[in-house]
Amino acid sequence: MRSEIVVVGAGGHAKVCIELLRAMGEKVAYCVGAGDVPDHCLDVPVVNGDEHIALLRREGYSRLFVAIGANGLRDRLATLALSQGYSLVNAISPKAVVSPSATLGAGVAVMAGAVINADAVIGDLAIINTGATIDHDCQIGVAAHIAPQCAVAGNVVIGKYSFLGIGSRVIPEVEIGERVTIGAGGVVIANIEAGVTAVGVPARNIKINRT
Ligand code: JB2
Repeated sequence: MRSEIVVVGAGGHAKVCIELLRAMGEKVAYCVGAGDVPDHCLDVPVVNGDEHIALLRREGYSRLFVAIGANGLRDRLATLALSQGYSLVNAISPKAVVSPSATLGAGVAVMAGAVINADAVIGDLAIINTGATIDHDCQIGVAAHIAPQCAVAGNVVIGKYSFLGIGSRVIPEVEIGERVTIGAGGVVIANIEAGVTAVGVPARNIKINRT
């Protein structure tokens, strides 16, 4: 069995996650991209097409990280990898602060400068991006993405696949549903139902996606 990690994705997010994994002392063997991919992502060789996830498993790789920013696609590819017997590793910057009482799922990315406070629960495949803060008792859903410099106050619930744009703020006790998008710099001061895109200060709904 090989201990090196397979990274799915070969774009900007993969670069950041490869460096996080290396900062943890891990080695990345390959990136698996799709479409018009470069030969290398940083200095990691890139193979093209999801069939390589199965091929690399047969070669003895068993640890994998999905480094793709698109929330639904990240979840789909992680499900594919799990079905083939991979385990999902986490990519946690040594320069992040993660409370010992916080709970992190699998396949989670936590970038430098992020802070996750007491009793927060971070779902599988979530991204807590550079300098984002997640205060006590928050629940961050599966494959949600909290972009750089977001501030999420205590006891906030954020649903599966939701995306908080760069620099967003959320006041305490608010519930944000699944597949919500908050535009950059938005300030959320009330609950937001599933599928909504909200922008501004305070954040107001501009679109509801029912699918
Ligand atoms: O179906 C797929 C597939 N679709 C796209 N299978 C596999 N294996 N890979 C897929 N990809 C890969 O996702 C592409 O080959 C490409 O390598 C990558 C997308 O790269 P891009 O640079 O466009 O986005 P990203 O996901 O790396 O980064 C986004 O999300 C981050 C969180 C960007 O918005 C970044 O700015 C952001 N920081």
